[in-house]
Amino acid sequence: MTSRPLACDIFCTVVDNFGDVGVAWRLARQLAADYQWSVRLWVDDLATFAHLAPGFDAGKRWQRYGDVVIEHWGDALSDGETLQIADVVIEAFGCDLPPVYLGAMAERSPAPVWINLDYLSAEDWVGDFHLRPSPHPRLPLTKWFFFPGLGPHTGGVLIERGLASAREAFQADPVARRALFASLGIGAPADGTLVVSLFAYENPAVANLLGEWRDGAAPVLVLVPVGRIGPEIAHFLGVESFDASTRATRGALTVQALPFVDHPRYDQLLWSCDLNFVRGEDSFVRAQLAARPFVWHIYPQQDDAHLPKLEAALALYSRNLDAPAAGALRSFWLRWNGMPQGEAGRWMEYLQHRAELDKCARDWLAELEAPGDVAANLAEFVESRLK
Ligand code: TRH
Repeated sequence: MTSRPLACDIFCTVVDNFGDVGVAWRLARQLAADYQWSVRLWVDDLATFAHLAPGFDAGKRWQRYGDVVIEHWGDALSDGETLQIADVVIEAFGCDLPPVYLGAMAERSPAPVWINLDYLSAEDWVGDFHLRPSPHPRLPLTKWFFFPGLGPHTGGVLIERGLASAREAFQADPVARRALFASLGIGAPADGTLVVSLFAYENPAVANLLGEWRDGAAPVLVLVPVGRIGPEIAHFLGVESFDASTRATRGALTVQALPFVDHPRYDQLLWSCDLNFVRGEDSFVRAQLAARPFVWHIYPQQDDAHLPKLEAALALYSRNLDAPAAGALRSFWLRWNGMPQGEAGRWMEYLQHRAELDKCARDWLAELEAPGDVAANLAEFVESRLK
């Protein structure tokens, strides 16, 4: 191996929302910070990326942001300009590499280690496919499929060094929590308030849930990052629109809109809440790392292809719960994901198992960490290929 830092190019296309670029950005930062790799992140939609990176200038083709170089993946990569090919090339989520870059990879000696970073799944097959090679049909290159996952023999999830101690320190420090809320323009919630963060896609189930909280005995504060679920919340509240300044109280329920914050502050928000509603992939993982109970709104796919993924995650996550608590959790998640549950899966049922579900969230961390984390597993694999 060379003594210079490894150079790594990560390519990412923004399909929709923030998940793909969120994962790519998190991985880029971790490889730079924890492994001192020299990382360049190529993104085709810098305006979306800018939501995750305060102060980032989406108009610039190239810029250094923190430890990472961010480059616009645009025309320049199709007109044959001279390209620096990195030691490690990661395509995020099957985005096809630019042909000119791929051609230059084939001419590089030694060939770069070429990885496809796939979507995370808790399904059993992931362990069988993780780190399988796929030789290119024409070029002397091999692509390796790297699968993040929740179970053994997978690539694990992204966990930055020092994350657990930062979270533990934050969760033990009420002043830090108050400071976060103050920075978000929220006063400290009164003692006994259930504090919930709610990040979700459009979801018809939200009105019922908000109604249960409104009519309940205990105060509930729901913090909602502005976004796709906003119109349904506005409709429930009977207000015209839901923007970052919305705050409304109905019965025992207070709903407060939040601005979109950067990754570190979003983590702190998850660490601060008693229950987190998350979606997609990256926030789903961060909620698990918060050691707090959570509800997953899975990214809906055609032909309900997402349902086996949801069931697989539920089965793994709840396997140490007793049957009534596991059943309440499953019904609650399924109802939230649009599957009729009759009278099951309501808040009152979930609440009865709250202590077990809180414990489950804490205990789950050890299982989540068991396969090792994505960046460590990736760095180890790359080293083994470069020897
Ligand atoms: O945004 P998502 O729904 O992303 C996706 C995409 O839809 C993608 O195409 C799909 O493949 C994938 O899900 C499964 O949800 P996700 O993955 O949680 O990404 C949100 C990102 O936004 C994540 O990195 C956390 C971040 N975030 C913040 O940084 N600040 C915030 O305030 C919030 C609410 C989120």
